[in-house]
Amino acid sequence: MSIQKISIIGLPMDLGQARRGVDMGPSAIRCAGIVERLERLKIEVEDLGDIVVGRPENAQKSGTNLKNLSLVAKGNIQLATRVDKIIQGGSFPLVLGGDHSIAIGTLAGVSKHYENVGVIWYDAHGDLNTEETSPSGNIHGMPLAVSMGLGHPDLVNIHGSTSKVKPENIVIIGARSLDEGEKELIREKGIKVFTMHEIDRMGMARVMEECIDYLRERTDGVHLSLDLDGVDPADAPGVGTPVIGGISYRESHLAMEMLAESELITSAEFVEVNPILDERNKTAIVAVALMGSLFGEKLV
Ligand code: 5AB
Ligand code: MN
Ligand code: MN
Ligand code: MN
Repeated sequence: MSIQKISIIGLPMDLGQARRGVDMGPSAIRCAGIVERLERLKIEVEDLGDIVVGRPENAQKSGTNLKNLSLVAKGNIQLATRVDKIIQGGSFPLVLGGDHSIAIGTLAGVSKHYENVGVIWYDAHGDLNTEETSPSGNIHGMPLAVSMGLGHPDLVNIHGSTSKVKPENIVIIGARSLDEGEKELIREKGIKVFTMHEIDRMGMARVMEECIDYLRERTDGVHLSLDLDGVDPADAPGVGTPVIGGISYRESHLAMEMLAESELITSAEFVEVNPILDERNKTAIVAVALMGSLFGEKLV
């Protein structure tokens, strides 16, 4: 089914990691023209603005090594409710980050509406750490694990206590920096991963064909969680955790066009744009171009 209406919601949160600036992501993406770009596609677009996020000095001590746990949880609780409502109202939720910890809230809201929600995790990282395996205590390295029901109860139990996503419904694309604990979890749960090795070897077109076939078979909705650090830092320099050897802009473009053709995607988020680390808003411009392709922009 083609998309009739898109509802944009921002969560300008930088508390899931240590580098300041990623809270300006939603603003940078709006400056890069997201609303106008999508309106040109003859889709109804509403911009619901941003959720208000607490400041770090107000964070309660959590008794864990998870940074800003209470505030990250609070922002995500609000986001889950908003995303849930957007889908209830028949619209497509397009969430702007913020660091990747916001995927916890997006997926909590989205998963209410599906028996078997699929997830495409487009990222240099797996974001599969738990409190035990995390080398940093940064919650932006944990959202995929949390969404599978693994992690701190204050995060796992947001918007319903069941696990939100089944491991067999996840496809990770672009991975090139996985921690040991994350690799173990991938093996243990049998999570499908197309690392940069597979992208080099098979080419992006075949990777996406396999990804789409795999998810079409087993899911009733698919969420795209796109971390801009999945894209190579040459094309998307404005990210807090860049990793060289990434997916090119052209390959990313193709991936989004193939997802548009598949009509599989039912929700999406674009995260980790950090304007302070960027070059003339390049990364937000890339994000908006990819969104254009995802929602069906054609060259001719
Ligand atoms: B991102 C690392 N695995 O857990 C960790 O940008 C990096 O959302 C996480 O993908 C990167 O701290 C999180 C070393
Ligand atoms: Mn990420
Ligand atoms: Mn990442
Ligand atoms: Mn990052």
